[in-house]
Formats: sequence, structure tokens, C-alpha cells
Amino acid sequence: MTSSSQLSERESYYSELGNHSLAPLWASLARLVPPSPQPSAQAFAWKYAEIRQHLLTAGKLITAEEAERRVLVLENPSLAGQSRITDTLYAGLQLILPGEVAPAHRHVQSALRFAIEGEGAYTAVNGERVSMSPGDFIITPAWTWHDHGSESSGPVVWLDGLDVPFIDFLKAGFREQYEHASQIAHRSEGEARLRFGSGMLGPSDKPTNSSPLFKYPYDQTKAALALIAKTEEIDAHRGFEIRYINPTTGGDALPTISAGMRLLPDGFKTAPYRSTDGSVIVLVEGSLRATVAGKEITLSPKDVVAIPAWASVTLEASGETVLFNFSDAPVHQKLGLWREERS
Ligand code: 1HN
Repeated sequence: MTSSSQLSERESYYSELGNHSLAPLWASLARLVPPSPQPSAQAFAWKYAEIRQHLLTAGKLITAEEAERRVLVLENPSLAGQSRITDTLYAGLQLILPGEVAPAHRHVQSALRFAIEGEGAYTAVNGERVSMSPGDFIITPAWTWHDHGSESSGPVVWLDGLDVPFIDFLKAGFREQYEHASQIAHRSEGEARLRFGSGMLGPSDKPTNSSPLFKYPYDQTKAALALIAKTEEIDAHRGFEIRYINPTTGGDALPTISAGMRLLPDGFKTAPYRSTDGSVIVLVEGSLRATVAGKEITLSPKDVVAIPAWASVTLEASGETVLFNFSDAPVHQKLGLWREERS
């Protein structure tokens, strides 16, 4: 037993240590080295039907040009003010209105876009413009020029996912503004697909950190999933699943974020699953009842869910259900940290 006089002696010793920029490890060791992951983020769902009106209000208050990016950040309630959806990922919903331009810039943070609502907007990446339709997956690799614009007659919304918290942790952030609002298109739409989506590379093509194929259209993703669902056995913990890959390496499309699409047949209930990567789900089609870290969540299409690291997940589908998900798994895998548990 430690006497109260010993305890108070220690306390005054610790505060004296603080005056010398010293700290006793034994007071923080258990927190620094936990027996299992202790994310700060909580399981949380954003209902699109509720967010949409706030996005449209933003559309009345500020232009895309003035905002640079008119985005409502999906901020995990346990990480208020930190622009994070999980401990390590950023996510937000971006709105662009007819005729607007979100000006061109580049940064070292890697970004993904998942198109949610509306047709007729485009994003341009390194001189190639591609159109965005709901369900399309588009990446903006680190340090690539990118701008967005809309020739639509209505609002267009997509979800942005970025590795912002990682770059912030590393204090490695750089950005640059392009000299014009929009990039001059020096490639025609579909060039990247023709060049890198055919399963062929040229003799001087080297493996790249991020996928040079930067748009993955939903109709192809959906057709591939449907075929897999017909021909392969379902994974009891995950459902049918495919990932967006970098065709030059076979690895994930981005070096820090993996993303993919899953299909759960009507009535399918997944067995409990957890992994060390924190992740985000966007429901695309169907309806889901999810249990995440013991919290029950009901999801309709376009709703977004934050899944903290090591949180146990079960999903139950009503109707054939398609869900998009992305996570920081590549970072865990590259560092040899990634674990999963199937129970
Ligand atoms: C960014 O560049 C975009 O280009 C969206 O659309 C969201 C969040 C943080 C940092 C950069 C975009 C972003 C962002």
C-alpha cells in the first residue's frame, strides 16, 4: 500500500518534473501501450435526408469559388473541431451548383470522391475532365491538380474522403493554387481509362504510388459485383466484396486509403467482424441494420457511418444491398499492423 503522504510526495515530485520538461513514464505507460486499440472516435451515422438541407443552405450562403470547397465536414462527435470522421480519416459532403467552379489546386493529401446525388458535374485531374454520376468512385492522387465544376441543372453532391489526419500527424503538408480557376483540359475524357484500364502497360510505364486510372464508374462496379454474387461463395463476415485497385501494382488505388464496394443479398446477416483499420460506409442501394461497437444503426441510401478501429460490426440487409466503404487499411498493412477478427 502506498500511504497518502507518499502519494502527495509523488504528486509534488511530478509537478516539479513538469517544470523541467520531464514526465514519469509509469504514469502514462498503460495509456500509451494499450492491450487493444482504443479509438477516440465513436460509431456514428449521418442521415443524408437531414444533412441535405444544411448543404443546400450553404449553397445559398457561399459560392463554391469563395469557399474554395463548399463542404460540410462529417465530424465525429467524439472528435469535435478536429475535422475527422474516424481517428485517422477525413470525410465531408461537397456541394456544387449549376455553373459553379471549385478552383484548381493540388496538395499532398490523397483524396477520393464518391458521387452521391445529381448528374452533370465533373472533376478534372491532371488535365483530364471526367463526369460524375451517383455511385462513381474517383480519386485525386497526392499532388495532382484538381478542380470541379458543374454544367448540371441541379445540385450535385459527393462525399470526399482524405488522409488529412495522417499528413497532419506527419506535419508533411504542402499545397499550391493553380494559376487559373479551371485547368486547361489537355486530355480528352476517357484517356486514362483507355491507357490504364485495358490491362496493358507500355515498356516505360512504372508501378505508381496511386492508380493512374482515376475514375471507376458505378455501372462497371455494379456489373462486376453482380457477376461475383452469381459465381462465387459469399464471405460470411463481409458479403460479396471488391476493391478499387491500382492497375500498375494490384494494390489499393491510393497509398493510404483502400476503398471498395460490397453486396449483401436480401436478408443476409453478416457474422461479427472487426479489424484494426477505421472505416466509413456509405449505403448505396437497399437498406441496412448495422450494429457497430454495440450501437444499433438503421441506414437508408446515401447515409454515412463511421466505424472506429477495432469496433465489432454486423450488418443485416433488407433488399439487395450495395455499400461503398473506405478505410486506412493500407497504412496498417504497410506498417505490418493490420489485424482482423472473425467471430
Ligand atoms: C480538397 O482539396 C477537396 O479538392 C475536398 O474537393 C475536401 C478537405 C481537406 C483538404 C482538401 C477537393 C478537402 C480538400
